[in-house]
Amino acid sequence: MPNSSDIDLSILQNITSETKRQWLYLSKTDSTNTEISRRLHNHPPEEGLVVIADCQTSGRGRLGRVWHSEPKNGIYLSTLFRPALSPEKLPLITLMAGLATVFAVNQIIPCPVRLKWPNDLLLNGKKIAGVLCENHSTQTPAVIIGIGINVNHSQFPSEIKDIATSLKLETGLKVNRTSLIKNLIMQLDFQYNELKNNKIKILLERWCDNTDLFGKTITIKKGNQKFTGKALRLDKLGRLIIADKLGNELVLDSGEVSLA
Ligand code: BT5
Repeated sequence: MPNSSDIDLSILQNITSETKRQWLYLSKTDSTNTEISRRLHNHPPEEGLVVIADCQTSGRGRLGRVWHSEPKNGIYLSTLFRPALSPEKLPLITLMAGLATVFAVNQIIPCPVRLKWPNDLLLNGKKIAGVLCENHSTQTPAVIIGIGINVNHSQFPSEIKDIATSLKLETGLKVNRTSLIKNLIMQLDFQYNELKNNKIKILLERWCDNTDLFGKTITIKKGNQKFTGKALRLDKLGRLIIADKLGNELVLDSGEVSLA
């Protein structure tokens, strides 16, 4: 491990947990999600593989979007889960991972990070982290959870500088990435266990307690379609329910939310 990184694998390997984990630290990769998907094709890894990179050259968001991955200042982490969940419940994994990330970050900084459905974390209204879940199931289920967190960035490229922020920019504190990754892994363990134990209702209640979305008028872009309405609640599969101006309820399973 290069000395210049504050990611200390020896601390992470000592996290006590029921999950048997394999750790892979890379100083550079294209994308930690892609790194795991390659392994799924070659030597399928067990649940619990965690890949962390100090730098991503092709960090990805949803729908092929770019995830700006500044070397050494962010957390770029992917992990493999093999959940025994029916396909319609798989979107709950994104919500579970976002919730785990909120709790992990909020243990470290003084001002609360909030969730934006389905996969964003916001701090003071700007994006601080994102979750990318990719389902690679063939015979055995395999979901790659990728989490990107802006930690010690001092600036962002012009195309995202108005919408993105970092923990350091918002709090003035330099955060140790090993401590934050440790929190994140422990939270992922805990929330994933809740999901496996079918505590979906509690998980969704916790998610709803950590968002500012409900009661607001929002617009959701989904492909070429746009829906505007008041955000009401999540249903039991984690889909967002909004009411349009006539009071009709619409159920959305994905999309890009913005305040109307
Ligand atoms: C996401 O996508 O928010 C999911 C991001 C997941 C990144 C992690 S890093 C580890 C793992 N390996 C990967 O390759 N990916 C995962 P989405 O909701 O589609 O948001 C993407 C949009 O967020 C972009 O189009 C930009 O507008 C904005 N964006 C890009 N980089 C950002 C950053 N660092 N911080 C805040 N916003 C960003």
